[in-house]
Amino acid sequence: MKLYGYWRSSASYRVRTALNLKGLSYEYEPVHLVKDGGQQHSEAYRKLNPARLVPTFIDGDVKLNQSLAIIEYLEECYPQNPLLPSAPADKARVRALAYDLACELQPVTNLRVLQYLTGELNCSDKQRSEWIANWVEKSFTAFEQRLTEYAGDYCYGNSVTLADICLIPQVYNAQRFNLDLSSYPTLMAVHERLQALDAVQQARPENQADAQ
Ligand SMILES: N[C@@H](CCC(=O)N[C@@H](CS)C(=O)NCC(=O)O)C(=O)O
Repeated sequence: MKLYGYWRSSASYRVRTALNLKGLSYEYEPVHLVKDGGQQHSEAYRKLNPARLVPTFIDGDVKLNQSLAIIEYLEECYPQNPLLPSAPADKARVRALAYDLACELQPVTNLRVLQYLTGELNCSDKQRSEWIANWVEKSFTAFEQRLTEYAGDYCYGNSVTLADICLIPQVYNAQRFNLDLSSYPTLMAVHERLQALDAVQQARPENQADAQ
């Protein structure tokens, strides 16, 4: 197995966490998203992934993009340490929590969106920071409310799921942007419990070979 990713990419971070939780070993191939104008735009990488985004994942002759699709593939092929509950309603709720972060929050704070704001749209650094804070606040406020209904030790009950895998990188990003997260006590308590897990620690950006 081979993962093309970037240490600080939240979507790569999700796949690393899932692989570690399932105890799967893999080769890591860094794609620097900033150096040389972004290696995701290189001809070689575009052949692998025309969307010019990380991650890309290879398992034998299977090549995949989209972190959630990759994790669902892992879940089906390597069912040990399941990341989704088995009952349909529980599974759908976990997926919905994951999508709340991966489809509603991460895309509007992605590198190319922020680059477009400060480049083409000429926004100041202050406006860029306000943009990020706005979307994190909206998303985390709703997520916190859902967790008061669903959370146990983790986002959904007492097992680590896809929802937790999506939460971890969003908290990492929010902390990187120095946002005040004290209004989300349930979310932060879950996050703290997740950080106690080895598999989660090993997936942290600063523990990757390409970390700077
Ligand atoms: N929905 C995609 C998101 C992929 C994505 O946005 N990747 C970011 C890093 S987290 C990226 O490659 N950004 C490069 C860019 O914006 O140029 C997934 O889950 O895999």
